[in-house]
Amino acid sequence: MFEKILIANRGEIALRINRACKEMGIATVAVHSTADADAMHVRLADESVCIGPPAAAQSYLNIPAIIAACEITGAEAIHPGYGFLSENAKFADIVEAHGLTFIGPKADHIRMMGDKITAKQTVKALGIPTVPGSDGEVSDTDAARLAEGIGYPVLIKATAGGGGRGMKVAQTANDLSMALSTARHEAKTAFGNDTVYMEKYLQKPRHIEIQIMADSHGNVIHLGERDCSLQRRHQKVWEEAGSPALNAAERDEIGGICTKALTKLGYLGAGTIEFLYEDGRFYFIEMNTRLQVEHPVTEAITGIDIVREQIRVAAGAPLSMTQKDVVFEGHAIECRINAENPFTFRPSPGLITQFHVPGGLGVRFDSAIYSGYRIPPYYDSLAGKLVVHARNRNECLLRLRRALDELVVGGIETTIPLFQKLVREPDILNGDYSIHWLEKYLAKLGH
Ligand code: MV4
Repeated sequence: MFEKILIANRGEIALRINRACKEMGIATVAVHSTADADAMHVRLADESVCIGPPAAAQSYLNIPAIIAACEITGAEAIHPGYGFLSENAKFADIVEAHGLTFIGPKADHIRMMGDKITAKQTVKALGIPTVPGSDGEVSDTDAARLAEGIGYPVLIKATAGGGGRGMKVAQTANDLSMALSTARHEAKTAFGNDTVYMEKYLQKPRHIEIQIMADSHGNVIHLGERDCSLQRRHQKVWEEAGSPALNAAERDEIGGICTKALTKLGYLGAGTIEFLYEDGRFYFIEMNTRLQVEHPVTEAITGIDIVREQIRVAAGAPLSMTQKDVVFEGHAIECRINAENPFTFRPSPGLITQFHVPGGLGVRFDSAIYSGYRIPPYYDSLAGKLVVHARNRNECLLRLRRALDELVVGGIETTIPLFQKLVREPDILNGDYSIHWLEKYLAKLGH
């Protein structure tokens, strides 16, 4: 096992990774920007190295500085967390070229899933259901004929995209050329690549994703699903496990399809296969080759420490459990407590003047903030994740209400008041929502 790991991240996820390392007897190195000198992730690690100025491009994305920090401290492996360098295949290659271990999948698999056309063709060949559409790239000349074959409405997506950028719907043949040129232009501007593909547009799906873990001995398991349909502008707001829409047979079936596919692929580490789910069917959209923000809801219902398993398999150890050992117990919900206006989502960095964390059975709060801490304006606005677990969904919702009532984050605006309202909405209580529910709800409130 590793003796020392460098954590190439900040905020709550750096604390989360530090905790797994400490429980495994592994020493930790934090890296930080000058803006994060007094951040909690720096205080809790055994050692720390300043890697640059506040802008992420010069610090948390500064590959030479991070490699140098490993060399100075003698860290043998790097955990990238999520965001920043976590899905950067070139970074994974550089880490390995320096004789260090990247705690994540193989660089080739990161690269493959980063290109959405390649990802879709790959997983389709491995037996994962995909959205009907073009088989690969779409040219302007065959777009209209393709769309007639698929049936309107169709969706144009950028192969370099993901997270909703460079995506345009064509409701009818009249919209097609405009959707194509707008999608291409957005993709070229955002990613420097105007390659697009076409899919049938699903009108009212849910977003359901499957958590996978794989080791280097050919063992692949799934840890069930998370329902992440409640999003705003492609930012997840509330995630739950299991999905209110799935039964155990559906979970076993899609989980089995995913584990079989990733076994054939020779995948390593944690991965998430994202689906749209409509009328009882799953349609692959993307695969994420990283630890995800919402992993704690899966940990709650399985009792499995996903970060510990990531570290074990990166070191060449087998997974601690087989599929038979994975038992789903109860229900879990995560609320993302962001430093933002709860209804406009305008960022609200600044000084935390009051802070009280809820407790009790089934309550977890992952956060790096503290009373007297000043949230810097340079990074994302996630201030904490409230994760509640109970024996069933109804009890989980009641416990969530109770925990939200205990939680105090003063001095800045947060999304807490939004969640106070959501836990009282009939559609939410009934689990009756699609990927469009939250945006429609906010529009009705006048935001
Ligand atoms: C879709 C879709 C409908 N039909 N694909 C958005 C982000 C990217 N990961 C895929 N996305 C979508 N792909 C087809 N064929 C609707 C979305 C989508 C969406 C998906 C998941 C969660 C929230 C969403 C919000 C708007 C659109």
